[in-house]
Amino acid sequence: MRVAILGVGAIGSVFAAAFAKTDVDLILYSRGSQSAALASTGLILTTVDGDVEHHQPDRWVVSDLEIIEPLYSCADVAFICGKSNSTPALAVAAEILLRPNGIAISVQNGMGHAERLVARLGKHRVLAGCTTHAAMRNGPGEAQWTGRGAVRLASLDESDLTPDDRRVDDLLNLLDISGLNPEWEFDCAEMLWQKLLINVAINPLAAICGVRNGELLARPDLHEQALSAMLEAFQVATAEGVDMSFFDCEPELKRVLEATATNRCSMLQDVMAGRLTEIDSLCGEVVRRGEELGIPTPLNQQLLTLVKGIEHSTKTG
Ligand code: KPL
Repeated sequence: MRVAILGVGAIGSVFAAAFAKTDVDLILYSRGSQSAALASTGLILTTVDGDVEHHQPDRWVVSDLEIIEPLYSCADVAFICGKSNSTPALAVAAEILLRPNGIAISVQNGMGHAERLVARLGKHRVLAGCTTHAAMRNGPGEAQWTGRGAVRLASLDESDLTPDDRRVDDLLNLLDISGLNPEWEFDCAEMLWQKLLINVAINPLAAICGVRNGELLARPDLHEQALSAMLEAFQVATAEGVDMSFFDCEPELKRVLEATATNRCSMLQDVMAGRLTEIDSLCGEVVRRGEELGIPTPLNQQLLTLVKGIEHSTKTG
């Protein structure tokens, strides 16, 4: 099997290192100093158990933004791991890299990524996904896996891409032997909303306050705000008709905060690096959907405004 990882940031590095230990061929699609490091010195990953793994650059082929022709139509699977705002560009790259029956899976934060992939590849070649593994990038070619979670996958509505299909079965097998803990879900909307709820609770507050995830558990004032943002989003999900009856916000939030306590969430990492954040696909999505349904979401609106303010001040100095 040949697997492409599109967007090799923190989570993409965890996937790359996990797959590097199997017998699959790997293509890493990345840019700038990260791409240069992966191609020249490889990847150093500190695992959740504190082991330091060095994956040599000859373990994969690195493609910079311009994909060379020998890589066209050669991948069986493409994992889209980049930031929310890179999905349109990564969907184009996936279309170039994948074989005609190759499958693309977004494990990004936020909503709407699978639909963007479908627009290019068709429903029969796309799975929805998300991940609760936590990771941080320490610099080009260096990352830390800070919290063990799962990779959750689901079929899109009315798609026949299920574990009965050999390609999906192989993929689940690969995630399993790589130690990435795959979980097959039967309700795509419920799965994506559950992850969105976790992200709107943790990411904006941790980014604004500059704290690691564990602080949102240790500090009652922050914990209360995190839970309130999550409950607001829960109302919107329920109003959309998503069955959230099996999702208990408070214990779920606690579980993820404990599992990722030492992590700086992705939004805090973005703010610290002066990058645009994923706030539009997180709180922005909750606010937009809430407005459509007449559900007020004042806390998500406030978090959206504050993170936008931080992005703006980083840009303007
Ligand atoms: O998804 C994450 C992120 O940082 O974006 C969590 C699970 C909250 C880990 O920090």
